[in-house]
Amino acid sequence: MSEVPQTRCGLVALVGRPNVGKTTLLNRMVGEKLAAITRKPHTTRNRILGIVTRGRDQTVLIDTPGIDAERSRLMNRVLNRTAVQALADADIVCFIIEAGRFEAGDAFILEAIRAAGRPAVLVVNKVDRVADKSTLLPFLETRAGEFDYLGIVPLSGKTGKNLEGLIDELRTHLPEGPFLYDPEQLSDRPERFRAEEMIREALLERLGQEVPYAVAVRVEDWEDRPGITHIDALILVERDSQKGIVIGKGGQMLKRIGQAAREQLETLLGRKIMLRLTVRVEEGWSQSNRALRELGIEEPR
Ligand SMILES: Nc1nc2c(ncn2[C@@H]2O[C@H](COP(=O)(O)OP(=O)(O)OP(=O)(O)O)[C@@H](O)[C@H]2O)c(=O)[nH]1
Ligand SMILES: [Mg+2]
Repeated sequence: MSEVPQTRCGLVALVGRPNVGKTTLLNRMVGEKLAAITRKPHTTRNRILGIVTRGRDQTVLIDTPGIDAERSRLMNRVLNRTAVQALADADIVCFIIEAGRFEAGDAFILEAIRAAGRPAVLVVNKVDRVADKSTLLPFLETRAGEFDYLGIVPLSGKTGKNLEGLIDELRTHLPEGPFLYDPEQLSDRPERFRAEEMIREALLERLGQEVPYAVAVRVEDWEDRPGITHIDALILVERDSQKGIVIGKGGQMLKRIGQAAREQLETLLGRKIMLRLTVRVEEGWSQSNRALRELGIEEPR
């Protein structure tokens, strides 16, 4: 008698310093844009699930905010807590660093992994940026000496090089068990969330260094009509001066942000979008626990 083949399913937390490329990897592995990616640190503010189902294996990826040793801002502390919680809940930790760099911030995260006692795969991302590939091997050897990783996978989330290698590596370590999600499902986040992410991405890419921290986006109204979806979204900032920057001279900046976000959304959702953006000042929202909770940045407890 032949045995019934077992399914495997596990939670894999993507953790790392801000800006190392966690969300890029999430989007690439899932094959759809689930969340915002920008050149600026602290882009991700939530725990976002991406589901990769291949045959009898389901890898549930958990994207997390970059862990930052600098904890003076309330929002940083909240983001760190979200990430460390996801790390502790995971079956496997996927620790992401940048090729050729291992900083104090990376060592800080490695200590958190050690403390949580979770098994980890090390991902050495952005190998496309390494001009002299012969420097990579000694770098990988040093990393291998620091922790007993399940595996070490150099890759590029940008070019997609060795992405399949990572998916295969993670699959071999999944625990046996039933699927947690429908095999067709790609994320736990509704379309509304993805709309907010695309608007925030368009904003962050076009703003200077200081404003990003102070910006949040909330979809206020969503109406599917025949042939077109109407979306009203609110952009929250902390000061009048920031409102001025977001709106721009004669409303030009806001118009460009709206256009970029709308184009992305139309591709993503496969339908026509009418997007209306409103900017509102809400002083000190990023320093308020209540506001962070209301915006979904802090998980309700
Ligand atoms: N050259 C290169 N750039 C990459 C690669 N992967 C990601 N990036 C870039 O790195 C920047 C940060 O990428 P994200 O995916 O937003 O990084 P993150 O780790 O999710 O950042 P936070 O959410 O802020 O913690 C973006 O500009 C990406 O385009 C890569 O393999 N090579
Ligand atoms: Mg991210």
